[in-house]
Amino acid sequence: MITLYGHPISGNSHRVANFLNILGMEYTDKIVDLEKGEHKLPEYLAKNPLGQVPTLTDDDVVLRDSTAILIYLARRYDQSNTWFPEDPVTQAQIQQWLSVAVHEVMIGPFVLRAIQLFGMPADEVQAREKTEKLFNDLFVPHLSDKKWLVGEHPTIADIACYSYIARVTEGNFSLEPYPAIRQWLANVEGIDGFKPMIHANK
Ligand SMILES: N[C@@H](CCC(=O)N[C@@H](CS)C(=O)NCC(=O)O)C(=O)O
Repeated sequence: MITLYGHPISGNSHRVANFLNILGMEYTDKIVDLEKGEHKLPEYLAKNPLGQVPTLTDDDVVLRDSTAILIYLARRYDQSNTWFPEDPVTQAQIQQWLSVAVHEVMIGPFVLRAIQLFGMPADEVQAREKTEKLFNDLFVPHLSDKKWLVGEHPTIADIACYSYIARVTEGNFSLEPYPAIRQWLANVEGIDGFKPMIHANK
């Protein structure tokens, strides 16, 4: 039995919830109350010593880190073998985007949103510049003639990068000047089983 420990406004949690839905998996959704500090209680730390969401348990398997969980779910449950195919070049290309999802997306779009929603103490001008650079140097040129980040099918690269880029608008960053990115977000939203990420209340 699969249980996802997450939080509705966490993009890291959304990556996993979205992919579980797309795969059509049955799972139990457990909300970890971050405001009450449930993620720092011993019971939760026993599953995830970093005290972060998401964590996924699948019977005896306990996994932290959203992109690691995406890899696990794809390799274990994707019968189509398209979300993280075995081919080495495709896997490496997907990994390039998973790295972007956990670094460049976090220091740009994630930080902009966290400043607005949670008052994260961070340099907003710098986070805006990093977001613009990420979009202009990588996403826009890449997506100019492609529907998906890797190959001809959606992969876990798209799932990993989607959540915080879709909600960068909650960080007072407009996606209007980026039609290629908006089209790619719409492509992801059109995947069967796609689960929207809630819009956080400001
Ligand atoms: N690399 C981790 C990052 C997880 C993460 O930072 N989660 C945030 C919520 S989006 C969290 O739990 N923050 C609480 C904390 O670090 O104390 C992943 O991809 O899952």
